[in-house]
Amino acid sequence: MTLKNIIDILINLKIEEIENAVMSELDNDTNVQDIMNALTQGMYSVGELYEKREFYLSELVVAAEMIKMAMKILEPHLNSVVKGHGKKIVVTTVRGDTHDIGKNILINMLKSSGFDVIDLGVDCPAEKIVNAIKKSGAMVLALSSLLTMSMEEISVVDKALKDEGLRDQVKIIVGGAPLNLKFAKKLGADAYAEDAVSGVRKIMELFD
Ligand code: B12
Repeated sequence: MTLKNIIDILINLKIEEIENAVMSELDNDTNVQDIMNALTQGMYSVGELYEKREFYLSELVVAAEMIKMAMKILEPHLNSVVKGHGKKIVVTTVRGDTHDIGKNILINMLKSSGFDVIDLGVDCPAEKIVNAIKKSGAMVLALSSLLTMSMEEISVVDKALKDEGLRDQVKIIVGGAPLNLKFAKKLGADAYAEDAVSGVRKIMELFD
């Protein structure tokens, strides 16, 4: 079984094969990060097929389910990659948006880099984010937004943190297909990353 198989299984929506494929990669001592990269690659291809109208929403849902099944198997293997340093980070998809594949990939990479991740899920209102920052004392907030329609929610979160006097103690990093650095800054974020790998690197810089 090679990582290309994982990508093929995903693109061909062979849902009954994905768990065994991931497990056999783990049995072969394949790096967990490499398996996640293959899943990301596969999902990007699925996204392209959707944009070319070769896939429909129902197929996206199947692919998303396959990623979840794979992540569930990988999850227990993540924390062993780097010893936890306990730096806390709140991660969520903004209100109005239920896309979570990219967010979950980022979370898994953060966990495997030793971060203590507080995952608020999807479609998360600003108030819930403010409460989580207050309660956890997290110094970094990572927001995912895949919809043009939900991007403005980043500035709502920025304002909510300012209103509570918390904005100076927390850095905001954002990511998701419709964003770029210029737009992210305009919406009040401190940083932007185009993928999870550079996201983890930038988050480390934000903590420094
Ligand atoms: C899969 C998918 C779905 C799945 C989501 C399943 C799930 N559990 O997430 C389903 C089918 C449910 C779905 C629903 C919808 N979707 Co959709 N979806 C996609 C699709 C094809 C792929 C997204 C994805 O998972 N990519 C793979 C992951 C790995 O990539 P990623 O999310 O970009 O994340 C990476 C980076 O962006 C980054 N990243 C992401 N977040 C963050 C956060 C931080 C802090 C950092 C540092 C980095 C980071 O790191 C990730 C890994 O490297 C995209 C098209 C595309 N090409 O992106 C459309 C897309 C995002 N969807 C779209 C739309 C319109 C919808 C719907 C409105 C469709 C509908 N008519 O109902 C609904 C919206 C529901 C809602 N309210 O949220 C549009 C958005 C257009 C826009 N600009 O607003 C897109 C672009 C498709 C299109 N071209 O029309 N969708």
